[in-house]
Amino acid sequence: MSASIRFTHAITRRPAASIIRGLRAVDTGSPDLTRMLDHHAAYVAALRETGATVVELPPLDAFPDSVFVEDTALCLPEGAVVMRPGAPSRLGEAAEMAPNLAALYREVMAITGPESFIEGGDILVTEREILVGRSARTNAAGIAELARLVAPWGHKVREVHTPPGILHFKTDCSLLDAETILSTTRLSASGCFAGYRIIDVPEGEEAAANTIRFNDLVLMPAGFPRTRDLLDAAGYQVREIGNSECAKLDGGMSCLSLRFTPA
Ligand code: CIR
Repeated sequence: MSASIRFTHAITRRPAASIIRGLRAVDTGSPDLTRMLDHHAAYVAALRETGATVVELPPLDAFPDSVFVEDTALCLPEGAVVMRPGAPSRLGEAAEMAPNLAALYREVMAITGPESFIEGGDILVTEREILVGRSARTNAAGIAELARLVAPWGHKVREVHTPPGILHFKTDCSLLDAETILSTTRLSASGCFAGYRIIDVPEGEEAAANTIRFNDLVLMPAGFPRTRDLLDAAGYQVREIGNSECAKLDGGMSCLSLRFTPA
């Protein structure tokens, strides 16, 4: 049983009307809430189809980006760690998530250093280690604090780099199974995945690198046929989910859930 791809639980949060004010690197138009809700419902249904319990939290209008729950916490089998997002408008989202984690876990810790910043989108948990990409949202102090917190649980943290101009480490990669990582070539070329099997997304389909392996399914954003065919041919059970509205806010499959199996 691979702990890195098998999960009993997920937490999601429905998007709020304030989503139109969500952060974005480049403005390509406002997300449409109705369409986003449809995509979100398909995403939650796919998670549930695998047999997992999915907690759907209500919209939080005060936090436009709060649909992207992944950034608020790191969920490991032994416990959860509440993050300290590097985006000032998102800091309060982490505190909103904490009680929901406490309801499911015996142990919930938090990143608290005033100089520490770290977002879940920069963290890739594999079977053997936790990779954390330094980015505009995640700094060395945040990574060091996380490493100290999870060491007693037996987890090793390795600091890597998010490519320049890319929001999060996992914007450009995903874990497909215990040994295999789907990545953009701009990220895999850094050598950070040495020792893993790497599947590079075809050129021009970089936005398909953010998928999630959740139990038997690989959820990927719709509209990337070459990546879909590649994953299909490699034997993965692929489910395409509409992501047009989240993509306007630099969000993808991983951002929309926290995935875990509390011990
Ligand atoms: C942000 O800029 O924080 C949001 N608009 C998108 C967050 C995406 N989260 C993720 O990749 N884990």
